[in-house]
Amino acid sequence: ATSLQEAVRSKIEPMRAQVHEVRERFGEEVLDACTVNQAYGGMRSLKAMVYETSLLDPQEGIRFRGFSIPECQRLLPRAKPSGEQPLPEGLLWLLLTGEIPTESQVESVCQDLKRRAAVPPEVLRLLDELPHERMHPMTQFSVAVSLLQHESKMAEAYAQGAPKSTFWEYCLEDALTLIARLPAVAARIYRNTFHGGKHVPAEKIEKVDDMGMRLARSLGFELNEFDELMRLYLVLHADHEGGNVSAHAVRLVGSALSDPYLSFAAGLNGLAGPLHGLANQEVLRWLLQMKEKLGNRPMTTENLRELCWETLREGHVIPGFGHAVLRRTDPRYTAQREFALKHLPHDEMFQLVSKLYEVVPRVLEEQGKVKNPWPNVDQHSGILLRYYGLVESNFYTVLFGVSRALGTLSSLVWDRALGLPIERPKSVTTQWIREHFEKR
Ligand code: CMX
Repeated sequence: ATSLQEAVRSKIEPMRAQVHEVRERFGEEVLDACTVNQAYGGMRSLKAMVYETSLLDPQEGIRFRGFSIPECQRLLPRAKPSGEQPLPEGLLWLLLTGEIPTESQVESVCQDLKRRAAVPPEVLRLLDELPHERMHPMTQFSVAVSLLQHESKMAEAYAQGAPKSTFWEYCLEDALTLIARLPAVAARIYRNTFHGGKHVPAEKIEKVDDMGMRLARSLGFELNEFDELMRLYLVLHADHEGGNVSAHAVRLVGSALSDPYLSFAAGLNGLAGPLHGLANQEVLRWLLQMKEKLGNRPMTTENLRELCWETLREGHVIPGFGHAVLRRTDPRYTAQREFALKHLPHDEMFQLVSKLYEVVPRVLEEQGKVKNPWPNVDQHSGILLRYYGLVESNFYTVLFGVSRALGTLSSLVWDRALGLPIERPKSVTTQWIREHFEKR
């Protein structure tokens, strides 16, 4: 199939049959048991959901439809003529269909998204009216996605009585339109908030063929290297299996048959939390503070150790380290480190990040609380953006959100294709637990 829609359609019946067979054979098997501590403790590591687009191995990190990040970098098509990073459109095809696309398939997604990329002028006008100085860019982003909702094909189809078996088609339609529009939405917020509402002229963007470059250029950056960084960034942050706050929020809200716009806005509100997506903004602030506190002192292990302990003694976490599932260095960190080694090996902030890689895990191990002392994706992204001039750290989570749409919305399409029901786990009270176990 050359069109993404047809490729997804061709996978649906076989996948429905596979799920049917798995449920017939193993439907009554116990996948996991939940302890009282897990019920109080954020359901950590409890296997209680199925999510097809990606799977996180605690040691190895994320795999998108079975492909690791280095494999995606090797196998997914790149921008012509000389791009080195995978095109996000190729990842989108992979997430939606489970297959590595050909060059022409990726080209068709690029063209499809390009056709959908323009944001309705009334939405742009409303975004321009927001109080940019006082409203966090993530709040503006969430508002923007909600403002786009009135064009939802899925909401319209539902209202007109479309049968359940067809919801996935409208969901895919909405997902593609929303993904296509996010670069322009993000750029509008960025330019309104940090560049006095001076926008990049539409003629400069119209001819751009891929999402990474469209995002880079709409934000106002001109370097090819920054286009490549955006492509890498959009691929790395796209998906991290189903239980993280943003992915789970999209799934949960979507399970009420809320359309992709409403569902994704919920995911963004979760991504805006400091223990999740907002960590990337916190990291850059923390690194800059570190540099300031160091002053003229050299970046030695001893000096950095002391400053890390200061953060911990103040009762703060060290941002960009630790993970709820991962137990090794995040491969998304490693991919960004490789980018830095190639393009900005002498940058002072990169050197600080590199040095912290040697120092922080030991400090966290000495502290003895964390289950994973290694760096995560957020530790590295800020210094790359800053190097190219994107210094406004409270915008960083918006970029994370643009990327996260690729994975969470692909998964949402499959939720509807497989006809997953409304989510409704059972909750209990502390009193209930006491009575239940005392009775035994
Ligand atoms: N610095 C200091 N303490 C840390 C820590 C860090 N980087 N990471 C975990 N800890 C602490 C926890 O706060 C917890 O302490 P308490 O028992 O006093 O509450 C203890 O170590 C055990 O936590 P854990 O089981 O190892 O980690 P969790 O699964 O509870 O939390 C995470 C995971 C990511 C929220 C946590 O490691 C953290 O706060 N890291 C810093 C923020 C960050 O980088 N977040 C981005 C994660 C990636 C993403 O989602 O985008």
